[in-house]
Amino acid sequence: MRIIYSEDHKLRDAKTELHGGLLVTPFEGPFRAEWILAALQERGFADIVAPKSYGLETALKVHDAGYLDFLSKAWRLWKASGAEGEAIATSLPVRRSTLRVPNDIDGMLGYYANATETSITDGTYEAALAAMRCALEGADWLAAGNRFAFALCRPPGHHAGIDLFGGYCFINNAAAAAERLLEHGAKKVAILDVDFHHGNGTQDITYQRGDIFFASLHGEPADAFPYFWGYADETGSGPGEGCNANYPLPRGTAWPAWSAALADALARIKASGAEAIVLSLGVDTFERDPISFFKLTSEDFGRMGTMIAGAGLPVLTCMEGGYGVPEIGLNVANVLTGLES
Ligand code: OKP
Ligand code: ZN
Repeated sequence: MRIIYSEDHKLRDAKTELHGGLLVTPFEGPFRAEWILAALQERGFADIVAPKSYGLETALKVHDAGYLDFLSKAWRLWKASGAEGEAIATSLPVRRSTLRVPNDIDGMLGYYANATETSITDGTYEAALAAMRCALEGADWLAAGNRFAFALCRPPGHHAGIDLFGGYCFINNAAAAAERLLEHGAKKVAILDVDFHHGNGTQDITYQRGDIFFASLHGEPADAFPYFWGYADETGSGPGEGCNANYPLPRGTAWPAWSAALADALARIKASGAEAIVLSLGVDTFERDPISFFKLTSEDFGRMGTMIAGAGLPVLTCMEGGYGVPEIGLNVANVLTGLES
């Protein structure tokens, strides 16, 4: 399997995340990609390439132009405003508020945020672009006739919506990859999101579209971030009606119930006529993940890969979450080995 990795992920090295009322070292840091890359090399994956310098053409089909412009200049405006720390949104539009884009950077941050734990820093936009490029390179690899690729995207992307950042995400790598596969001539593609957290950004982008089937397995929203998306009755709208499948699962979910949901999601994907799967892979479903509540074991990640490959479709895996424990590398390697088995 081809691995696509960019050193530029290191350009995002935020120092602060708003967590538990404190500004702590972010759960999502450069160590994650380094640990995962090391584990893949140890497993024998040797075809590791850097992505080409793709522009914004594909991103502009899944994100709002004003939003991408905001991401490109947010840090500069924040510094120019005299702020001392990292850029964190504090005032967000909510029920009964207006939805006009403020001129002031503090207001602009809130307008474009869907959560406030995530700071924007010097280099965040550049790292997010690099992650997107890994995903696009992976899509091109599949379009060239290959069955598997792994885009080691960092920062992750599945919480990034049409014009929203948050949940450690800025540009939706998986959605950009799906769009790229459509550019290459696919009529329908699926995004399968197995990260512990609901892929609310991906759902936002695909909700009204009939050409991307989106399925997500995640902690039930009443108990887990992102809280306001991910219920089973969110099924898509307009041309996308019936193209969105959410599998909210309770605290403590382990392989038997989790894999039953995966089997259903894969059957729905096959029935949708999708020609390829973009896999949003979070390994934060692991039993010892620090911020999640599922109970998958390292062996289960191998089974997951095997099951997904059983759908018989090309699979582009894009890295999403998975935190804190050294096993994140092992668990990713197990998924990729399972896919190829
Ligand atoms: C990103 B991905 C910690 C709460 C967590 C954000 C979680 C983002 C997860 N105080 N809030 O889906 O793994
Ligand atoms: Zn997650």
